[in-house]
Amino acid sequence: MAEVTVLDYGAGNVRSLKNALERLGWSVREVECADDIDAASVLVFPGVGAFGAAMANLEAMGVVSALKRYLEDPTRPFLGICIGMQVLFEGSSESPGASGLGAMKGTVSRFESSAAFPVPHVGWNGAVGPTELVDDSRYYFVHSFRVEDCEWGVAKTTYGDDSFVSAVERGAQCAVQFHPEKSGAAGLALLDRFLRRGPRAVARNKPAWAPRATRLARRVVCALDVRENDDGDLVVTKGDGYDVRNQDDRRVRNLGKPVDLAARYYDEGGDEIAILNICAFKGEPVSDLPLLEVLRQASRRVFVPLTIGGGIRAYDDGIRTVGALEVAAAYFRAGADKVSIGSDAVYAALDLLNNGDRRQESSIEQIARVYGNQAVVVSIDPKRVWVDDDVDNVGKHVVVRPDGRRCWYQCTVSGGRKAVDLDARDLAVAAERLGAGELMLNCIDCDGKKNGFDLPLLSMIKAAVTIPVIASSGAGTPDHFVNAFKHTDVDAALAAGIFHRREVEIRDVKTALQNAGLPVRITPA
Ligand code: 1PR
Repeated sequence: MAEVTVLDYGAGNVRSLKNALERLGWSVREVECADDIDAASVLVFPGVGAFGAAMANLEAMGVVSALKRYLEDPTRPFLGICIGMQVLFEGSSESPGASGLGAMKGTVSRFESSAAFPVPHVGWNGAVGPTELVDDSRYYFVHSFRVEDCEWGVAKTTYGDDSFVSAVERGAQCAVQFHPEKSGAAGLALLDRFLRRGPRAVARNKPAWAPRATRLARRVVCALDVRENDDGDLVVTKGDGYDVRNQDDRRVRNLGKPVDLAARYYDEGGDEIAILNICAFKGEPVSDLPLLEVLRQASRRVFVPLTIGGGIRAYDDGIRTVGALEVAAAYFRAGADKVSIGSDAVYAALDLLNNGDRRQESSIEQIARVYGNQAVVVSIDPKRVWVDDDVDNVGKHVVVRPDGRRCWYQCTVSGGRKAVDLDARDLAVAAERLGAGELMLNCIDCDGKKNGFDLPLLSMIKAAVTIPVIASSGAGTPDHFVNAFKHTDVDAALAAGIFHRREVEIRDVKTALQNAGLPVRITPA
């Protein structure tokens, strides 16, 4: 079996890439030392994380010189992915003072964010250029920094008014800003094309080409609420207002096995899968976290982004305190692309709002510092508090609903079991300030009701932040998704119950979005 050498510098999502390469029939050898790079016949550099942290890890591994040597020969096959493309440049505004590999001139710089085009650039977009590296498929991007143009540039992508380099190529060496290992069948096909073409010389002339505008697709996310059922099995359950027990026998609803459902949603065209441990572990050693094995198995069958949530915080396992970063690292190594923080984000926001000179970094900041903002989602579990006059809501963000009633949205922790005196809008703003790259915005009042998303809540939060927002709770029909995207500008919309019970197919949702003129990722049936 042909071998690919993968450079794991410690914060890459190597497991996802290894699973993709093995799915394509290649064996994978991980770089242990510089000699492994010198000896490599094909080298892939996967990427998640911050520029400076990536370069510091490469230095610590003692592989920077070997990597530069490898890149000096353009006939040697190399594929850089995301940060693995950015470090090819001289530097990045993400990490002032940190030097890149300098294989290309130029520096990486941050997108300008706006409500209409939040940063990070997250989701499925096209890449246009004269290279067989890309075709007219959509690929999964998740990054806050980009390169406007460069000497190896061969494909570009449009995001708002911005057009940036999404693929570079010189001979057998190439790099892509998106994640082919998380871009479904299109991404696997790209990896296969790259691996099959082997060594090649630099093309004599660079064909002229006119970049064509691309549009970021709206994402349809599938959520799996996971917990132990009454028989001790880990199952996918589903709340009705966060109550996951049947009305009659009060047993935990069982809607299937987590890995099988995740694989089904991938096959059916889900753009992302979120797996939430809704009864976060009670003090297991970090190696026994309940969802680690679920992730390891799911990441072998699912080649779109996997978010894991529930219990991402520091805890005491009975012997020592396990830090939030250690918990997140275990999940990333097991195949997660993003972690979702719920309760701990509420406490971090209260700390930020009430104690200006905070004593210690929150879990959000710790994880974003190492894995990048795009790897951290904050999950918000608000519930409506109805107000009759101005007395009740001093300092709260009151929303007037279509029926004229007024409410503010109160944050909760521990799966909605405990209300906290914190307004959901204040949590959202604090989460962005602390470094979260995306919000998953639930609504306890709408959860499982199938009456549609809480549009006033979505509009309020979307207007308050410049990071992407995922609408969640209440989806009942494909038109509910159309309404959420058309009336609130959210970047993604999530459903659980209607997909688990096969009341609505993912394909039906995407067809409705397409008929409404919204860009979506369509996968072959
Ligand atoms: O607080 O960091 O341990 O994270 C806990 C995570 O688990 C949070 O993301 C929280 O939202 C989630 N969670 C906790 N308890 C429940 C519960 O249901 N009892 N799930 C729960 C909340 C949100 C979605 C849900 C949507 C769509 N579920 O996953 O599926 O509401 O449902 P629908 O389409 O059927 O309406 P921490």
